[in-house]
Amino acid sequence: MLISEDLVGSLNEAVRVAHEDEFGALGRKLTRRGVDIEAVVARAMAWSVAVPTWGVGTGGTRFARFPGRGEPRNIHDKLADCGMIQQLTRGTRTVSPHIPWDKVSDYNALRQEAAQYGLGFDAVNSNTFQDQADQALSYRYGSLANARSDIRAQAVAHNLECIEIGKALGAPALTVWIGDGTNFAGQQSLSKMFENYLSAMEEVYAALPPGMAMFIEHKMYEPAFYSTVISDWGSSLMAAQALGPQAKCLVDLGHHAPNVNIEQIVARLVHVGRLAGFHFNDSKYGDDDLDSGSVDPFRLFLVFNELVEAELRGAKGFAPSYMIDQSHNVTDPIESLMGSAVEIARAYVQASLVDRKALAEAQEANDVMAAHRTLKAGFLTDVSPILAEARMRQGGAYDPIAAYRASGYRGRVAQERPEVKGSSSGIV
Ligand code: RM4
Ligand code: MN
Ligand code: MN
Repeated sequence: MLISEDLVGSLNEAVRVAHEDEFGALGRKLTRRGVDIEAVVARAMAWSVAVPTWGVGTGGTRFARFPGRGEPRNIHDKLADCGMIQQLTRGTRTVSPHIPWDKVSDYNALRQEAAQYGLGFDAVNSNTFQDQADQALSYRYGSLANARSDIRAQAVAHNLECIEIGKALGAPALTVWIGDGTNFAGQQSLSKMFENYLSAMEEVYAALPPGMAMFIEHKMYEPAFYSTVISDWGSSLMAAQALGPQAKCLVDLGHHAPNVNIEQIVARLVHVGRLAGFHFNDSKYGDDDLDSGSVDPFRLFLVFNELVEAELRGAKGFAPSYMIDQSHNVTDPIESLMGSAVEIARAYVQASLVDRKALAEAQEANDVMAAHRTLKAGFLTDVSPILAEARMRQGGAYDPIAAYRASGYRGRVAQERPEVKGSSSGIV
């Protein structure tokens, strides 16, 4: 345990009377709506979202990175930080590694190390959007879609290595996001690049073991600014359908033009049985990677409305993977990730409270206002007591960020982890 259970217990005890009062009041309110609060608590307890290993380090922008105190130096430190998040929130049971950032020599040992914190592994992310020190050929002009076959082959080999690592870690999927694209009209053939990508991805797909999925992540722009090879869910779906049933489409909230109806994209991908899952964050303009629910919690709720609806009706092939994908520039990343885990669980629970029967009836009757009010009732319910109850029943904290601050964890690890000086640019 990274924080003493006694400390968590005494902090929880200090708010017990107030919490029980609020939980009881919410329970009575839900009973009047025909909802059993215990069933909702059970759903909240079963919920989990993966934490990206890179999220526990301070991110940055294209301009600068301002390192924080006690930054994780390697995957071992990152696992400890993720363990801390899980210990207090009890809703982040897996971590998603990025290769080669998290490369080690013994993945079985890494798996055991993670298990000691109660953590398993989610999708392995490949990285062909940067050059590594020991790399023979550069990805400056692209990787899997590069015009040069030797560069494509190198990118394929990296993805094959990621599959092997995924097998050793027990990861359910390989996530492929590439930065390939162009900055100038005429720089490359738009068609040829997509064809190159598809043939390279075929080689990667062929190496997937039966139980492992391939998640194709689209993003509209950045680092390429004129055209991006897998820019949207249409290109992603075309690729997934060309590759085969193990290939699915991953939606990252920040990877669309402003105001795009992302919940409708979710509905479409659910319809074709190709929704891989979600990368949660929030954004105002682009791939801002802000904390989930910090800008537009209603949009997050609307996404969850589609996800919960698909879950409850048992949509075919619906088994999404959920991950947080954020960059923390001005906060302690552990606090941001804990806060985000809570906000994501909140949207899930709020969406679980929507009266689906009443909603279907209002839609059937074309009663627009009744339909909207029924949907909104879920969003307008303060489910904080349910979230707190679910955490505490599993040994987590009533207020994870307050407990983390009280523990002095950051100060403690700052003594072991030397300060990183200077500023460099961050990740994309
Ligand atoms: C990308 C994308 C990927 C993530 C990288 C670091 O924009 O969101 O999921 O692995 O950033
Ligand atoms: Mn992402
Ligand atoms: Mn992104």
